[in-house]
Amino acid sequence: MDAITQAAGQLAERIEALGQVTDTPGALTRTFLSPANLAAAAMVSRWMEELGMTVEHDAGGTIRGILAGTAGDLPPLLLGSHLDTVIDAGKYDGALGVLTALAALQVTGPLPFPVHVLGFSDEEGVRFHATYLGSRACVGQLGTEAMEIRDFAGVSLAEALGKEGWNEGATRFSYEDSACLAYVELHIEQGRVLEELGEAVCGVSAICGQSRLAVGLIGQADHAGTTPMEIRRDALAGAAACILAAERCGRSDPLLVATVGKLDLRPGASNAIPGEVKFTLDFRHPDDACRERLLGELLAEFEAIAADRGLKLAWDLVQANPAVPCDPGLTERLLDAIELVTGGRRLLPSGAGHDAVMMATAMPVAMVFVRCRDGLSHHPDEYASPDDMAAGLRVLVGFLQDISKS
Ligand code: HGY
Ligand code: MN
Ligand code: MN
Repeated sequence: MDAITQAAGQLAERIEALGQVTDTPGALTRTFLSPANLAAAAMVSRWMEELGMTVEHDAGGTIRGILAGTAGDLPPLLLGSHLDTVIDAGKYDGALGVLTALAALQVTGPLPFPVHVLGFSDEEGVRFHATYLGSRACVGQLGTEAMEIRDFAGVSLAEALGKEGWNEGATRFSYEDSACLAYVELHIEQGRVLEELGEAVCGVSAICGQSRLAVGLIGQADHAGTTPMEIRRDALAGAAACILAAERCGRSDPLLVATVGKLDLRPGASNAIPGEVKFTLDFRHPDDACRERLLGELLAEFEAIAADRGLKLAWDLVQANPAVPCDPGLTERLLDAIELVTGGRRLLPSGAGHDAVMMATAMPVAMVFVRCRDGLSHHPDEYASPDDMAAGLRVLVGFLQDISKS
């Protein structure tokens, strides 16, 4: 059995093993700094050590394995992805990128340049709704305002990190001022284009920009049985009007997506009119100016809905990230490797966000997508076939061997 086939078999086994590490038995959930998040980091650390890597833990929960280079002091190449998941997740989103990087190094062995494989602690932003916390920490982007972000239980990021030892003396990965070759991330496509095209792997042209907001509506809680409809200030009915406005806005531009993924209300009794609602808004478009213009229009509509219903509206822009182009030169080298494996040179934009967005603030980035069944992701039925995972591995191995020559 050749080295790649063997490594591909082990990769499939490790995806299954890591997919069992969860905070919620019966479903896959690993959120920022949760016990399962830390256990997943420990499991991957052991696999990194088996490869002869030096393993380090960042105080923000991210791990990295370093495989020393063979040719003196060349700048490192970074590979990896995230180890956290959404709620009731699939087992490939994030994990496939980290584990394929390890599998590729198992095949290539040490390269002329050092390779850092990163397993980021939080890319999804489930706990704080602010995304990329792991990679942001690694490029010095967790400023004081980020530290004040609070999760739905009211715990600040500073408190959560402090509990994990995030302090002046702690190990902190900091790539913002270090000259790295690049950051290259392999990830499932999380879309259905590759499946429709019948292709297993492709390159990525750019990653969509996104805005993440926390929206609040305050009305008046009251008795469901004795309060006439015309005098109510029902915060949930107002939120429903806003959510349908967001859907209409999303449908107004073929490249726009608008999603309300989380909603909480108070008091939450079946016989009490909701007096307070909080919901999230995830708003994305490949063109930053369009995204900002359309978001402004939607927020103006929220204001009008609130005014019409006698509700108080408040919203907070939790995070906004611009669209990020992938490095053309690196992407060409990846396409060369893809062509050798699949015969194609397909490039797709990414509607999903990735840690490459934050790493791009410090170095050139490039991405590889692997086909996933029905394009399904952020769902327990997310699936990439062993053959497609092996194709992604062959591309990464070919790419590493190619750039090792120059
Ligand atoms: O939300 C996203 O785009 C990514 O899966 N975190
Ligand atoms: Mn992901
Ligand atoms: Mn995801």
